[in-house]
Amino acid sequence: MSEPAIFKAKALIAKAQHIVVLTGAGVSAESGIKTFRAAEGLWEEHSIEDVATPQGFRNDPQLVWRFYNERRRAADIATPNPGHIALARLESLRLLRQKIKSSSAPFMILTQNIDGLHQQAGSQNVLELHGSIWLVRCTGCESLRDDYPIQLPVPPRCDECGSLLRPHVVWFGEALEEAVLAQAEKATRGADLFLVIGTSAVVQPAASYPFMAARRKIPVIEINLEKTPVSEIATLTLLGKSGDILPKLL
Ligand code: BV8
Ligand code: ZN
Repeated sequence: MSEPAIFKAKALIAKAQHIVVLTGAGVSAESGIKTFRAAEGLWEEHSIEDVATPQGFRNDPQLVWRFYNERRRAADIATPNPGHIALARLESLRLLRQKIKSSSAPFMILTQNIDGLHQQAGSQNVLELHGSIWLVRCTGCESLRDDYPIQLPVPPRCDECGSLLRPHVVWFGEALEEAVLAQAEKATRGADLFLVIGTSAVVQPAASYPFMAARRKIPVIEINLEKTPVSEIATLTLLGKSGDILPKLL
């Protein structure tokens, strides 16, 4: 990734008043969390249909919980990497700089990740598009708790009503929460700079926000190890590790 590109990105960031960032599994890769589509990716060991769809859960809740217990353990030992920390620092600098409390936030992260590492790094304005691995929901009474042990019994049952518990994440074929969709769209409409970091940009509707930003003619900066569909519409694509590039952008 060239130095001029870094300078151009820094200039765009310096000018922006409302930055929205879409992140994917790539920002957590340097924290030791497996991505989905890389060689040793998560989906290699399991088929999406079996472990990340409602029918997969109906067919074999034990298999699904072994998969999510494995990811809870990985997320529990993971710590934020320099990429997460740079994003949290950028937000805090913007919050300091923001004089009047304007309607739209100066900085917002839309994350596809469920590991909670952005929040752990200190990011305050984080919208979890696909839920959280730390939240567990009852399929019967809808109770929602985050105080279960890292490894849940397989399969776990609700101690209030005895129904099966499930991870509070959005599986394929499930709709994202209406409120989440509305907030993500509002943020994208109010942005004057859109960053896309560590995502293969194939999963919808998350991948639609950078394109919505590009249609509004605002600059889109992509940071990734490889080109993605977003690269076609990005103002700048910085190729490299987010943990290396993001600290340079501060
Ligand atoms: C919906 C939560 C409608 C769970 C996830 C056909 C059949 C069925 C469905 C569909 C279909 N066609 C389209 C769909 C819709 C489907 C979809 O988009 N499918 C894709 C596969 C085509 N979408 C849905 O089903 C969504 N819901 O459409 O509902 C509806 C409407 C009304 C009523 C009912 C239904 C729900 C999608 C959410 C699925 N849940 N996660 C969990 O995590 O366990 S998706 C999951 O995969 C992640 O959340 C994330 O979104 C996605 C993974 O993508 P990435 O994060 O991008 O990760 P990936 O590994 O792919 O890429 C990593 C990138 O980082 C790479 O580019 C790599 O180069 C880069 N990288 C790696 N290391 C680094 C790096 N970059 C920088 N630095 C590094 N160090
Ligand atoms: Zn219950």
